[in-house]
Amino acid sequence: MKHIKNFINGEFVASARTFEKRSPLNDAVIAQVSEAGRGEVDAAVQAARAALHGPWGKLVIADRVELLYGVANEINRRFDEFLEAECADTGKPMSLARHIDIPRGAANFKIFADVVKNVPTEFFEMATPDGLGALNYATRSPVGVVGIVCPWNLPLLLMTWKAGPALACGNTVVVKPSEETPQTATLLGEVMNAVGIPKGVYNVVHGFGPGSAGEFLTTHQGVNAITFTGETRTGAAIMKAAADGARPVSLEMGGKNPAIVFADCDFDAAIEGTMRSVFSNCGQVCLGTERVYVERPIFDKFVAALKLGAEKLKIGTPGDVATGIGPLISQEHKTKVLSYYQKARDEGAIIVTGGGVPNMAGDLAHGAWIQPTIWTGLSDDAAICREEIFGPCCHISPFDSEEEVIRRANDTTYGLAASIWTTNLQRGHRVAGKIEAGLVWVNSWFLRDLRTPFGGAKQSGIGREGGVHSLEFYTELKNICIKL
Ligand code: NAD
Ligand code: 6OD
Repeated sequence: MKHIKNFINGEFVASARTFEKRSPLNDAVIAQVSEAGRGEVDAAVQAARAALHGPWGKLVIADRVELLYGVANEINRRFDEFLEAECADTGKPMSLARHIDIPRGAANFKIFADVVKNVPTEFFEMATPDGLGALNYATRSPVGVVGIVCPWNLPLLLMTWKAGPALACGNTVVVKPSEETPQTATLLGEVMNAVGIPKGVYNVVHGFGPGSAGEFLTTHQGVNAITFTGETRTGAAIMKAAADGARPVSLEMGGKNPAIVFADCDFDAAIEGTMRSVFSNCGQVCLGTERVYVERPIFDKFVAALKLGAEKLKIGTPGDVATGIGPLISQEHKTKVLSYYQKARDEGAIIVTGGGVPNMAGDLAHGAWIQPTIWTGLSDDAAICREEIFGPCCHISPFDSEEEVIRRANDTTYGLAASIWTTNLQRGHRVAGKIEAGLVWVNSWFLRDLRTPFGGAKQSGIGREGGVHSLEFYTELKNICIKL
């Protein structure tokens, strides 16, 4: 049985209390995890603060960049260990984590090191009445100790998406991984030590939200800024905690993302992209599609093709190369997703495919397995069309005009992402411009250039990260004015 500890000031630290980490595959306990109390969280924050004034704070950018390249390289060198740990915690297919989670976990360090190295600040020359003038230039300094609170769906990817830029900017961090996925953040502690990141720069505290490490970290006044990914209501609670001390937040939260499929789309590409956006990671991707609008002339053909694709997905374990879809993260989440499957039935949805739990053999019968599910036939005010489910499911409905579909796509409190499928690029630009979301893909999904702004509109987020936008959050800009 593994024992997963906190990582504080370069040491693995056990706590008096532990909690169980269970496998999504069969509900077996796979690890005991140390739950950080106030004391451990305080020690982590103190270590992070001290590290700001130690060797880390004295590094020139070029040396910091080299160290972060080292982190990326070491993750890649230990790729299989990260892969195994991530798949053990989440149950996701190795084929997926091998192409997305682990490579992006490494890339997040390298790319933000490059951003910090290459992005200039501004300079303004100004005239003054005495004719001598003045020069203004801006500098960036770290904001200090950054608290990073993470979800369980893409654990390493989403944690390093924050830790990478935070460290590249010269901050120190205290990470609170999800209680469901403690392993890869902890393994990263070994990487930090191996490549010579100074003690206290990267810290990990384990536990839950309220009354546990999440709350202790976000209410700690030694934390200068908080970056969070997770549910909208958790983000709101964290924003309240951050108000005490007037600390900045960056919040990446929930979504109820639409896909809009026009009759002139490249049909096969639209099906392939929608298969990924609905079912990848068992539907547990914040950018995933849960509402599909298909132009009426191709509606029946589209529903039939997506049904065929869903039914071909092999439900299986991470190491099986044939696996197309793994389990949900936990029994608790399965109960939540199944409650929406029930709501769909209660509201009279047509169940095109799925709608229940698959039969799994042996001990897998105890796992968080669920059938990929497609519904049609409900109106836009049904619960499954309005509330984030975060499972492998979507509702498909027909539309008749561009104006209608834009209005329906925007009729949500969320605004994270959307996909538009059309071969008419004029229409692609026009509709993309009118969608109320932070990210819109035309003829693709989850195609990411890390220099671009990433974040949600409406209740899907506050702030943007990515490229220079990450620098805006993780640095304090200072204007220096020199009178000549
Ligand atoms: P969650 O909000 O339940 O938990 C996220 C983290 O917050 C966990 O580490 C949890 O322990 C912690 N937490 C919970 N309550 C807290 C509190 N009061 N104070 C401090 N910390 C607290 O989210 P989840 O279930 O782990 O993840 C799924 C959700 O995340 C979905 O809603 C999904 O859309 C969203 N998500 C959004 C993005 C994005 O980029 N916008 C990315 C991934 C996931
Ligand atoms: O690609 C990213 O940088 C990112 N933050 C993805 C988020 C996925 C949500 O589940």
